[in-house]
Amino acid sequence: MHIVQPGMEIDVLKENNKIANENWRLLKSHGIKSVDFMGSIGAGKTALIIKMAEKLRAKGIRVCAIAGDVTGTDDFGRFERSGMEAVNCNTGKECHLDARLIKKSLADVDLDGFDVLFIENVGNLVCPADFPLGTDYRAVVVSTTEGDDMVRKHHDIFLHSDIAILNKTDIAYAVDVNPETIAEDYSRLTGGLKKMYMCSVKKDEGIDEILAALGF
Ligand SMILES: Nc1nc2c(ncn2[C@@H]2O[C@H](COP(=O)(O)OP(=O)(O)OP(=O)(O)O)[C@@H](O)[C@H]2O)c(=O)[nH]1
Ligand SMILES: [Mg+2]
Repeated sequence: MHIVQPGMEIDVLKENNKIANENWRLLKSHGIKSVDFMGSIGAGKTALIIKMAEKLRAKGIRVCAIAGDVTGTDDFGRFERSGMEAVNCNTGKECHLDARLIKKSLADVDLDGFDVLFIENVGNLVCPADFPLGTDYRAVVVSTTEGDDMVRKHHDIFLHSDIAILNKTDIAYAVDVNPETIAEDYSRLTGGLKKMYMCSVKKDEGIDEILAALGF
C-alpha cells in the first residue's frame, strides 16, 4: 500500500532546496562555477561534458564531473579516462539526482583542486526538473534523434533550465527531424526571449557558443 501524506511532497522539495542552497554556498566559497546537465537518455550529456572540459582544460581551467546514473560506472569511467577528476553518484533506483546526493559527492573531492563542476544528472526529461542541486546554471540537453516534439512534451524541464541545448545536428537528416522546428518550439515556450543552442559534439560544432552562454 502506498500512502501519500498531505504536504509530504512539499517537505521533500523544501528540504532539497535548503541543501541545494548549502551546496551553492559551499561551491562559491571555493570559487567553483557549476552546471547541472539534465536531459534525455543518450542525448549526449557525457559526450558534451567531456568535450567542454577538454576545451576548458586547454585554457587552464580545471573541471571535475559528477556522474549521476541509476547504476554502474560507465559515465564515471568515461570522465576519468578523459583526464578529468570525477565522482560516481548512483541513485539506486531514483530517476534524478538530489541536493543531498551532491552534498555527499562533494565531501569526496578536494574543492580547491578544480575550478568548474559539471554534474551529469540521470537521463530523463521529467524528474530532475523539480530538484535543483545548487549549481549556478541548469542546462537541458536533448538530441535530434528523439524526434521533434521534445519541447512540446516536456515544458517543465525547459522552463526550469537556464539554457537549452539540441545535440546531434549532424544526424538530424537521418531521422527526418528539422532542428529548426525544435528551436521554434523552445522560442515560443520562452516567449521569444531565449534561443536554443544547437550543437554536434561529434563534429565539434556549436560547443564554443554553449561555453560562451555559460560565461566561459
Ligand atoms: N552522431 C552523433 N552522435 C553523438 C553525438 N553526441 C553523442 N553522440 C553519441 O550518442 C550516444 C550517447 O551519448 P552519451 O554522451 O553517452 O549520452 P548521455 O546523454 O550521456 O547518455 P545517458 O548518460 O545514458 O543518459 C553515444 O554513442 C555518443 O557517441 C553527436 O553530436 N552526434
Ligand atoms: Mg551519460
